[in-house]
Amino acid sequence: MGKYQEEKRLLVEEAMRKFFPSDGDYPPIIHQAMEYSLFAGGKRFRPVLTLLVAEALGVDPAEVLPTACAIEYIHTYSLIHDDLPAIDNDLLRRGRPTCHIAFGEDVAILAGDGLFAEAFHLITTRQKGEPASVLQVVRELARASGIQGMVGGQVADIKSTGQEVDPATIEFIHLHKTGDLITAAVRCAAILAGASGEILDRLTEYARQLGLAFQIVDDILDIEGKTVTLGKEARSDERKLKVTYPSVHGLEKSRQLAKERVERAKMALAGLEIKTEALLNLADFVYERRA
Ligand code: GRG
Repeated sequence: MGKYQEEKRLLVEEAMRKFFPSDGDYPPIIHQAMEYSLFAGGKRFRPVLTLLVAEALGVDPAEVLPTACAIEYIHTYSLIHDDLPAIDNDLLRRGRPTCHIAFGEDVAILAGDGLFAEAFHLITTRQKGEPASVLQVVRELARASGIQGMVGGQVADIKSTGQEVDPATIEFIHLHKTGDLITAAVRCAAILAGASGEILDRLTEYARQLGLAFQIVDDILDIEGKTVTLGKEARSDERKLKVTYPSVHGLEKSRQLAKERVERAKMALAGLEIKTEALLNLADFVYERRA
């Protein structure tokens, strides 16, 4: 992670500690399970992106922290549910036993549900801004998480497992399963900063390309990465017969497609009169990351 990202990651960690409901609350096990998964590490890529977009638009990143943290809650919920025996049946996440291994499947399902609900509670109680903008943020996140977004992409993923799929199907899966929450992370910051028109459209295109590149690189790392670095089991896509960019296009072409998407993300920002440096660096990070 570069200097801009590390600085923002620390802001996110601190804010999540501040916002997260106390583990002294009853019943303790659900608070412990949510906290276990939320504070297990993780790059905080999505909330960092939210903070960087706010800053690029001249807004103090601290202003968008409730929304940024809520997005990390939604992301963590999706990881907990994705790891469940009924879906991916994974044992390791963020370098620790998955939530259902540590707390049982019943509590893990509810920890995911709890984080999803808590995300909207956090935004609607703490996010300052024009009421219409905050409402639009809630709408963006509901859409990005639901059947037109992450859940839709996830179902297409599950139902494609073990099948031969065409390039359009794998692109659909990646754009929705992973890309939509990343796009929402950018759009929510832009909406709270009052962006509209061309700036909002170009940031949306930046995010769309970035989200797709992020998942292609995730597929490549599953093959090339090591369990200890990834914090999750390497080479698990092949074992689970998952459809991935390398399974559809091969490894070399997938690298090239990820690079192309990163370049398109950067091009989407060309000539915009906002501070783009950190966003361009982040795009390079997506291609170069090793975890
Ligand atoms: C309602 C059952 C149910 C499911 C909700 C589970 C789900 C929908 C969607 C899953 C989406 C998913 C897990 C996509 C994978 C995205 C991805 C690349 C995850 C890894 O993200 P990183 O690398 O992880 O940012 P860290 O740990 O760094 O946060």
